Formats: sequence, structure tokens, C-alpha cells
Amino acid sequence: MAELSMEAFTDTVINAMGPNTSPRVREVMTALIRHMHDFAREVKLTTPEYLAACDFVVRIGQISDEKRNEGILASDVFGLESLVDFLDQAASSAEVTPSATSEPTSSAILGPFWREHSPILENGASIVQGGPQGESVLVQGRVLSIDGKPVKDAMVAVWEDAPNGLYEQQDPNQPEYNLRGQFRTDAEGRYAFRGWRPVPYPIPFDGPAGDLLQMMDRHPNRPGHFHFRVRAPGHQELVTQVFDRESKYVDSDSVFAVKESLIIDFKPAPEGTDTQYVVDYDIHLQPSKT
Ligand code: MBD
Ligand code: FE
Repeated sequence: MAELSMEAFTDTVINAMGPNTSPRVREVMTALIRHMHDFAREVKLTTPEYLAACDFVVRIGQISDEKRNEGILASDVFGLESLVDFLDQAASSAEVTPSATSEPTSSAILGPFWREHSPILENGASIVQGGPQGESVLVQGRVLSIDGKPVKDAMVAVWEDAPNGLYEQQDPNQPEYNLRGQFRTDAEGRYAFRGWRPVPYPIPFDGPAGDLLQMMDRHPNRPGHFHFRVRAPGHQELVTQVFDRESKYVDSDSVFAVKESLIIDFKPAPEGTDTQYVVDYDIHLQPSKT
């Protein structure tokens, strides 16, 4: 058999897909195969390098469990989760209605530390259950539709790392669901919670994601941030993060999630209040797609 040309070889692999493949799978796989093959040709990938890449994928699986998602972490280091977030947001802001009085709040990546079923707490309650102490902050604001109307019964889920730079599931010394909570907005769309002023921290770098960072001579740090996931009747879900303007690494987030509109200010609280800082933060949601 004559050797196939490089290009013809790629077509042979693509054309091996059968007629029962769905159109989307065909579209995605065609592009994936083409880009993978072009990539290997461009860098003249060697067999040892190819085997190292397979081993990298194996190690992502081996180090992952219900508390550690190395797949998300490694893709974050490549900027892939943030790129997908940009694409998603560009697609959904193309449909912003003319009656809108404000921009929808920008999204940001979910990351590897989200957990479903965090405690449902009263507005104004603290998400601190124990663990290391930090600087206290009260975060408060309203959830509004982009036409300016308050959104009642939105569930605002928040999560953050502890003042030692570890999320609850990374740290055996923190109570289960520490620094996580969900808050239901009232008739004016208000939510409020107390927590610690988030601190910068390194993403876990003792596994394959860390090896990647090291190979590329990059640091593992993220600026201090709160995560939000907001789900409300009649509105599109919002997953985002807000970043402390004064935090180190705001300009060099290791996972490329910072957007200018998501940078917030921690204001010193008035004398005599029971918190050191206050953050006022309104969230603007887009109506559901019809
Ligand atoms: C995080 O805390 C995070 O929020 C993201 C997106 C990636 C790694 C660690
Ligand atoms: Fe995070």
C-alpha cells in the first residue's frame, strides 16, 4: 500500500465517522481531529513527547477524586475554561434586549471548587463555620433584571477560600461546607452575607497542573475572589467571580479569569459596626431565552 500523504491521512480519519454520528459531534470531531493533526505536524511531535502527553492525561485522572478536579484545573492553566466563558458570554450578550437599562453582569469561570447543596442561610448570616480567622467583610446588594426590576427569590450561592488560602474541601481542618452558602433574595432583590475578605492563593500545584505551570515558568497564584452562582426564576443562570482590587495577582491571575467589570472595592466599615469591610455589589441578570 502506498503511503498516504499527510493531508489525505487526516481526511481518512475524519471520513471514518459513520452516518449515525450527530451533526454536532461530526462538526466538533472533524475540527478536533484536524487541529490535533495540524498541531502534531506543526511541532513535529515526537513519540516520547506523545507518550508524555498520554501520561499527563492519565495522571490527571489518577489525582482526581470527588474533592479534586484536576481536569478543570489543567484546562484552566491553558486558559481554556476562560476562553469558553468568553465565547459563551459573547453568544448570550448578542441577545440583550432593547429595554435593558444596564449591562448584564459579566460571567467568569466556575473553577474546580464548586459544590452543590451548600447551606441555605438567612440574609446577613455568615458563611464562616470555623477554620482560620481573617478580616471580616459584609457583602450586600441587589439582584436585578437588566431592565432594572428587582429579582425576588433568586438563589445566590457564594464560596471562597479560607484565610489560609485553602478551600474547605482541600483542608481537613475546616468544617464541611465552610465558607459556602446560599441566600434567597427578598422582594427588593436584596441579598447579604458575611465572610472573610478573600486572600490570594496558589491553585494546587502538586500534580499535573502544577507540572504544566513549572514547565512554562509560571506562578500558580490567583487574586482574592468570591465566587457567585445565581439562579433565578425567569432568568439565565449567572456563574461569576468578583476580585478584590487591592489583591496581589489581579493583573496576573494564573487561570486568566479577571475581567475589569468584576473588580470590586472593599470599603472600611463605619466605626462601631461588627465587620471590618463592606462590599456593595449589585448583580444584573438576563431574562431567560424564549
Ligand atoms: C480556583 O479557586 C478557581 O476559582 C479557579 C477558577 C481555578 C482554580 C482555583
Ligand atoms: Fe476560586
